[in-house]
Amino acid sequence: MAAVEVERAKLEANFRNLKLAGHVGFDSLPDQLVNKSVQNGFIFNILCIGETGLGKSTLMDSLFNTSFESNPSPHNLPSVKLKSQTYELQESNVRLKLAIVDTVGYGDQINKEDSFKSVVDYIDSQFEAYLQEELKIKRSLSNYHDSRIHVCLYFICPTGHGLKSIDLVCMKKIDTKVNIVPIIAKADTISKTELQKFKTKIMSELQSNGVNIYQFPIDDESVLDVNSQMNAHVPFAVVGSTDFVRVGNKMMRSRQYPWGTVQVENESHCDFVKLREMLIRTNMEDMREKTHGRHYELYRKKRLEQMGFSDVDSENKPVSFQQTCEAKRSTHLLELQQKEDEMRQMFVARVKEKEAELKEAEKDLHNKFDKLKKDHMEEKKKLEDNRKKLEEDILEFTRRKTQISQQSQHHMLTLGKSKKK
Ligand SMILES: Nc1nc2c(ncn2[C@@H]2O[C@H](COP(=O)(O)OP(=O)(O)OP(=O)(O)O)[C@@H](O)[C@H]2O)c(=O)[nH]1
Ligand SMILES: [Mg+2]
Repeated sequence: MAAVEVERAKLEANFRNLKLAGHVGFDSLPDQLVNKSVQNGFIFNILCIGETGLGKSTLMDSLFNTSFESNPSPHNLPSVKLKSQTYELQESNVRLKLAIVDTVGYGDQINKEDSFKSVVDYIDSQFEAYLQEELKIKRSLSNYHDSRIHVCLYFICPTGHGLKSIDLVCMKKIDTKVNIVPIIAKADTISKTELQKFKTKIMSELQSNGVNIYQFPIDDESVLDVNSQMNAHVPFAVVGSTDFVRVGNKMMRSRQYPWGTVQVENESHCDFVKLREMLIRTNMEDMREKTHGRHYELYRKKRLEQMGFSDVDSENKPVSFQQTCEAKRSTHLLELQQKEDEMRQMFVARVKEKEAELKEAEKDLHNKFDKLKKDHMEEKKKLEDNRKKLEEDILEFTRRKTQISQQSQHHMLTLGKSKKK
């Protein structure tokens, strides 16, 4: 902050102060700005985090004095879902596009460890959508429907005991992403003395766990007093109602009990009016500004760094966007070249491997062929030998047969001669 002021003083030292001789007209600049803003209308996005049935919808109806017509959520959802609904409201000539984002099923799961994840993802994806629009060549930010969350109303259960771990974990996870305004829901269920102790306990638990909640700004003198007073009342203990009871000649939002009536807008009954004043009448613009200038800026910075962009190089010298792009392009090309080389080498190695495999297979085939040939020759030779032997046997047989038949003829002749004698 001090460095910024030094810079501004340096700049101002270079300016010459001149007096105008008459009315020029640029004193209408604030009016021009107001007219333009009124013409464009405003966007405000509220995220309500709180357990099922904690009075989120009733409070929204009470805050904007209307009926948003919501349905009660079931208690048996397997995970937390975020549901966004957008409304167009008008007060005098000011149009407000209001989005109410609800955590459906929050706190209903047996394992609540991951309850914050859907919330974080939702907030981040709205930032991401805005960043993507901003990074487009042809941007249309002027008519872009900004869905970034401007405030998170965190509904605390009126237990009187302090925060639950789900509250601390969730608030810690989102405290750099969104303006958190913690509120004690259904504050009519807790007694006056208990409430004060409960508030102190909540604040000390938030502090000891390092949870940064939204502080109503005290840098603008016009709101310094009211905001610093209100900062001391946080967390606001609120009551909501959709019922009206006649008080005097006015119908007031109230909750009726056998022992009495709680008036939502009665400051001695609850902090509802304080919340409405701070949230809507005094600090709505500051929350919109902080969302863009602080939370979104942080998200943008992280994302651009993830993408490899930086304002300075490794030697802390400033680098332009173009230089970063060129450097990224050349490293990308280098990486591509390396990948291509690696692939080529891999391909050559694979081809060599396959060639060796094929050669081995060819050699095997040759060996097999030679063996088969040899076996075949041996078999052929054996057969030839057998054939020769057989032929010899046949010859021998014929020879013996002839010999025997000759011998028997001779014997017959000899027998005939001796008979004639
Ligand atoms: N005692 C008390 N009851 C309230 C208060 N606000 C709402 N309720 C009651 O709580 C019940 C649930 O209120 P909803 O406004 O529907 O709560 P919710 O958080 O929107 O509920 P889901 O959207 O279903 O998670 C209703 O019966 C309301 O009348 C309150 O300030 N005090
Ligand atoms: Mg609801």
